[in-house]
Amino acid sequence: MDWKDKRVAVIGLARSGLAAARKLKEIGADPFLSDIRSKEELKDIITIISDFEYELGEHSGKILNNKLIIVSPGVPLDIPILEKAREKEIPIWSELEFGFQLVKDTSSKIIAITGSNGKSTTTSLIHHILKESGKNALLAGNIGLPFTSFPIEKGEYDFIVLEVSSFQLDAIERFKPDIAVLLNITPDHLNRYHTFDAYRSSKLRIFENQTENNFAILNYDDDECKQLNKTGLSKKIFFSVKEKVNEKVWFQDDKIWIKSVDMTSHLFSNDLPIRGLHNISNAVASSLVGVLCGLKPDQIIAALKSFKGLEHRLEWVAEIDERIFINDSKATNCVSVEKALTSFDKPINLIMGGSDKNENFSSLISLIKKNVINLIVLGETKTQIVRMFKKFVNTVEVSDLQEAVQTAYKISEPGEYILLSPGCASYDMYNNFEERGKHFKQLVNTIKK
Ligand code: UMA
Ligand code: ADP
Repeated sequence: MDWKDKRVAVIGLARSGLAAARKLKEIGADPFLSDIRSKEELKDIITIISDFEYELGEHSGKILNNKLIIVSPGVPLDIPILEKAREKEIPIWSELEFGFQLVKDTSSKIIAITGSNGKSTTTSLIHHILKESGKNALLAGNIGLPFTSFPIEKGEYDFIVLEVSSFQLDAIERFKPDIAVLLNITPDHLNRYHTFDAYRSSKLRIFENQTENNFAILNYDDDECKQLNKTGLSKKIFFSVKEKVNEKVWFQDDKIWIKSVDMTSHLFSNDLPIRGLHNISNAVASSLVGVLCGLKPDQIIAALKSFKGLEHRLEWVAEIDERIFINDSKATNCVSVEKALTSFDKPINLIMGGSDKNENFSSLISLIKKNVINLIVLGETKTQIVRMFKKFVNTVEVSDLQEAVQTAYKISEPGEYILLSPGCASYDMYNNFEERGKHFKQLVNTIKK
């Protein structure tokens, strides 16, 4: 595509939009920026955008004077200005599609990872495996590092490992990963999609442009993924932690087995530093990608052993008076809470609640009955959660995280876990899950002192 002087509107001026705007300028295009937030709300970025033509506090008809629109993932695709753009047949791309268009003619291979849960862990692990094996690999995407904020058009990366969200996939056109990984599809973001079918269709778009030369890596243990052996044109490889479904990587006798043409090696699950069967599943998927990238089993195993895991995902915080505090602030849906509740062998004091994503919490009833001793509830979803679980477990309502941590500490017994695994987004009280997790750790450290 010829970008010289091309008029491109960028909607949404947070991480993705600002990265796209800068990149457009770098490659000689003529960007116009628009954000619905007011000048006052966006005062921190005014100097950054002062070199650009922009409008704040509205999405006006000026957007329609452009040849292309790049939208940020958080911008709903049904807002009036985008409806009008569709009527005028102006292409609407996500920042992901824009990045792809810059990379597609280079020799960099794209590995894209999506799923309802486990994306960030798996994306980081694949990146770690490639880096530890000496490859020039980039980590980017929904993980918080906008794709277009890197010099991707120069072709200097061997591999670009991208965390991809459904919001980004909603506005792709030709996005075609060399390797696409789908970890699972379980209910999430139902406030944006309204139906599970719409959400699933969005996730499956990761495969839609793949050809016979590309790979689709699919989780055989996930009911939705299991059925996808006919989706798209790419070569499908399933993975599982329950049975051997491919000849390259499998989990058996408590070991991850990795086989290449001339070598088979294994790793005991206890030597994998990240906890829980779901993380073994993430490691199996990542190892499979490693094999497809031509790495040797021993290289992959060495990297699995040295992977530290990510902050806010089942993160050990402290042991105080024989109680272990765990930060799982990134658990923003029920399935991730389920995984947390099966990852510990002692009673759990669970801190749950936050902003509403239209989830029904009933799938957690049996695990809460079995593994949770006290349920401490806060946030916008408080009433709903209390109503759902109070028959089954001692339930305490609190008004904020500070009270939640103090209450959990007071009512827990030595030998138990205190787990923040909210099952909800954080936006009712925090800017994001990172802020919530950091606040939790700070509150725990206050008790420690
Ligand atoms: N805005 C408008 N018009 C609207 C709506 C919003 O102008 O109608 C503006 C807002 O005022 C704001 C901007 O759009 O200035 C926000 O855009 P954004 O929400 O897309 O924020 P970014 O910082 O660009 O972050 C996005 C992803 N955010 C979302 O998908 C909601 C980040 O994923 C991602 O890390 C980042 O791009 C870089 O790629 C976050 C996320 O929560 C972590 N993702 C969801 C998830 O993982 O569950 C999908
Ligand atoms: P994502 O980027 O998809 O949100 P993360 O790796 O950040 O995924 O993990 C989010 C939450 O989901 C954490 O609570 C984590 O413990 C849990 N989790 C991680 N991997 C999986 C998986 N494969 N299946 C279900 N839950 C998972």
